[in-house]
Amino acid sequence: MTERIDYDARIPNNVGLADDRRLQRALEGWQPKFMNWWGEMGPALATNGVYLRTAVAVGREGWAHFDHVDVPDYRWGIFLAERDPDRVIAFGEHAGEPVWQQLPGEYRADLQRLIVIQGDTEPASVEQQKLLGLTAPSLYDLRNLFQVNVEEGRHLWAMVYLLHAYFGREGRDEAEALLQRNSGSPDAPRILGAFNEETADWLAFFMFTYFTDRDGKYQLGTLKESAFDPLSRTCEFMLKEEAHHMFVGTTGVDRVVERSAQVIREHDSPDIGPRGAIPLEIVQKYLNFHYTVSLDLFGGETSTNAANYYTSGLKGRWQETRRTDDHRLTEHGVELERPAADGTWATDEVSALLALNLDLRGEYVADCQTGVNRWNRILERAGLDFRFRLPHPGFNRAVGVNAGFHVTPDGRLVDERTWAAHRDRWLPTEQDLTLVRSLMCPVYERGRIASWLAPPRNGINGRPFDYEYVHLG
Ligand code: BYC
Repeated sequence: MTERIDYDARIPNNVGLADDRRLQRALEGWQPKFMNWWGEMGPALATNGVYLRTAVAVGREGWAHFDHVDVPDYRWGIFLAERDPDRVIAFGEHAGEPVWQQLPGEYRADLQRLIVIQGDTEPASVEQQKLLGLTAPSLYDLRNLFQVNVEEGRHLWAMVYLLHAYFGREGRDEAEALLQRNSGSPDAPRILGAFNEETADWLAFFMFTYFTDRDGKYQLGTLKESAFDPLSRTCEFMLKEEAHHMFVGTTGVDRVVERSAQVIREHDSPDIGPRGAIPLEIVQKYLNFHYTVSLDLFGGETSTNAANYYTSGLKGRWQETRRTDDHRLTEHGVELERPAADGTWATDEVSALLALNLDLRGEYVADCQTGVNRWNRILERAGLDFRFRLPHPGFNRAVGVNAGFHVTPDGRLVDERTWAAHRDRWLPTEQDLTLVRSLMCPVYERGRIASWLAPPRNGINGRPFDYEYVHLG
């Protein structure tokens, strides 16, 4: 049976908040601070109603409802996937034992750290995307931006619920700190690097929702395996919402590529900036940037943190239950390629347990490749020779074995001077950013779209593209 969400409560939830006065008071204390943060750091464009999806149930069927909503009135709330009473721990030293409904004292600090890092990314992305509404290429895209933003806001709620419900005073302090750190702030930045980068234009937004939200998918996928059942159930429900964010990225880049290819063909020239479209080389440079900062989000290739999380049952592998090994990994080894001091690549054999971040990154990279293949098929159908490529995982890295080395997109180790001489061919330059930004003129008329983007194949929830997804003014 599908568990309903109590929408009559001040904080919609399916965690029985009405019966837990202490928790309810704590969350009601945090709510106005969240609303202040949203007002200050959330979307800059004022609207009079956005056609949004709101979660109304957590079961497999019919979980969402669509309607025009005033964004601040969005039903922020706490929704956990349904509990499986038979669920057992799938990995690590507690494998086979029932999952935990209460926080085990010995893992308190580690779980708090994981929840805080996850929670920190959610408001960060809203902050990064604050100004994008001012330059939306269509009402359809504007609506998608707001949908992503409100759901990231709700994902923050999801983590704050866990902090308030299970981590006492310290959890409440951490929940406040999630609203005090800000993306790009020199004094109190967000925890992970990619969340302090600007998302200054819509190509960056599509790349972010393709590459960085996809890290979210994989990290949430590993936390969904957690032995701490409230965390697992929270992440399982977040993953449902996350799928739309990646859809926005995938189809967003599709539509950029489709439009660029069309303009290249029309004018028989790759120099399409002056014709109001984005040159494919610039799309590739954006891809290089967003992919590599997202690779940094996986942490070091070898990590004792990750090994300890796994052994303790806190964070599993992607699709842990579908793996056919012993789910303990104490005997297994994997190969790790790393730059050697003499300018060549060396291969080390490392313990599979230590290399769990690398394992997850491998799943992620394979998934990213499917997007590249898809965008290349668009080019192929258009009869163009240009092809996109994922750069080598050592390229442009600040975290892990490649940090401090200079690796070209095709995987050659080079000296600093060579790297600097070619950098502008591989990563967006000021000139590239200026060109893209010059194309970002808002288009708010129903059914119209900016020059640099193809319209979507389908609208939202069966509505046509020219539907009034957002009421402005
Ligand atoms: N930036 O042992 P290591 C999402 C630190 S995205 C800065 O290799 P570990 C979303 C690390 O903290 C998903 N610092 O790392 C997407 C550690 O510090 P301490 C977010 C970094 O712990 C779009 C030290 O370096 N969720 O949901 O194995 C929109 C040694 O690190 C970075 C999660 O990440 C970095 N990139 O792995 C909205 C899940 N990388 O302890 C939302 C929770 C590493 O020595 N987090 N460091 O002080 C984790 O599972 C892990 O903490 C990490 C790092 C994967 C992040």
